[in-house]
Amino acid sequence: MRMPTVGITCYPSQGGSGVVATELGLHLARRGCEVHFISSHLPFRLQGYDRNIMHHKVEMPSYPVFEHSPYTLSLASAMADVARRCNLDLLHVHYAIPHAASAYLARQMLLPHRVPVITTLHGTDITLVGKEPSFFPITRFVIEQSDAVTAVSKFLKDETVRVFDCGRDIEVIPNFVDTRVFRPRPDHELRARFAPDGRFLVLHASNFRRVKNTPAVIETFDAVRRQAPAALLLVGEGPELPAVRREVAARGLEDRVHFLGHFDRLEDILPVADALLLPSWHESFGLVALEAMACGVVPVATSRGGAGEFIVDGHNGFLREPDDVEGMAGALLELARDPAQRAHMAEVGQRDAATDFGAGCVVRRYLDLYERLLGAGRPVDPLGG
Ligand code: GMT
Repeated sequence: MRMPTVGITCYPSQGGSGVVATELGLHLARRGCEVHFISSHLPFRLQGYDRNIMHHKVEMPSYPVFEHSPYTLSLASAMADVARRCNLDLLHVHYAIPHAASAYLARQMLLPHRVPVITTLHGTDITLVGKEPSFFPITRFVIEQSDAVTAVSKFLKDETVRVFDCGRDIEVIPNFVDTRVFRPRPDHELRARFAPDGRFLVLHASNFRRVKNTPAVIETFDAVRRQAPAALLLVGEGPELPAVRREVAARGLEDRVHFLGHFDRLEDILPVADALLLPSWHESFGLVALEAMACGVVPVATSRGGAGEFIVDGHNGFLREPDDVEGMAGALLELARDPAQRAHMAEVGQRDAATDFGAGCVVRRYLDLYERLLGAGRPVDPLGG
């Protein structure tokens, strides 16, 4: 019984879709699949050598005639080339634009040999970028043309059907967390560095884009620290970071807000926090909130989008409207003032994350999908689960 040889394409930089694609590849490789990452750079969570994982860098030659190097075409060529040389059974692309278009081209180039294309929709590829008039028709086309389409939440599936008026099957396969990696790790020394007097520790981690609603992070934290001793950890980098720095200075919060920048191993810092704040204008899923739950960190997250598919308000976290600064501050203060309640919610969250969104069962669902696409007669996981 042969496990499938899978080509995975994603954005290799920081961002949830790259994280999910990389973690999926790592788990598939652990289960015996040969996994070929085809991307512009090595995905950031892919470290160390794994005999079942290979990376193929997409070469993008510059030429004076090109105003912009045509990444989509270079990627399509690389996909077709890797598929031929390495006998890929399927191409699994993460984030529709332009990866699903490149995969469509590669599939056509490979005919008459048929290599199925799976497109996993992550969020802004549908909710923001895909709606742009210049991308809308091609996004719709490649969604229709993919052999299978998955969405990381029911919210995103419904949005895709609504926005693109699309009648095809879209399977919801939620994001997942590796609970062996994301787990509570008491580190009193590290905690004491940021919260020397036992202050309440709030963490925000993102790519600091507008959709993350970072002004609300600072405003909410400011409201909290006026009523309880608190500190804020900011993890990540992005275009909104300079504005965040200015706002922190303007409010005189420099001694309470720690800018940690971007680093690959979020699991090293996440567990040190008491609560995660994610007030995005929307999140199709909000992976970092799930990772926080797995670490025993209580999320206070946006109610717009798919976070409500794993956060149950008042049970394992809090859901608030992104412009409800008072409501988010209230939720954080409730946690700051009642450590017993916080500990209980953290415990429930940890259990919910592991039970329903653990890597084991979610990766199994991708394997089931591969199996269906490659032919019912060919089971693809000898470990069976
Ligand atoms: O738009 C982003 O924030 C980046 C994007 C990405 O490339 O990872 O994130 C989306 O995909 C993640 C993984 O599936 C989801 O957890 C995020 O909720 C989603 N972002 C948005 O919907 C804003």
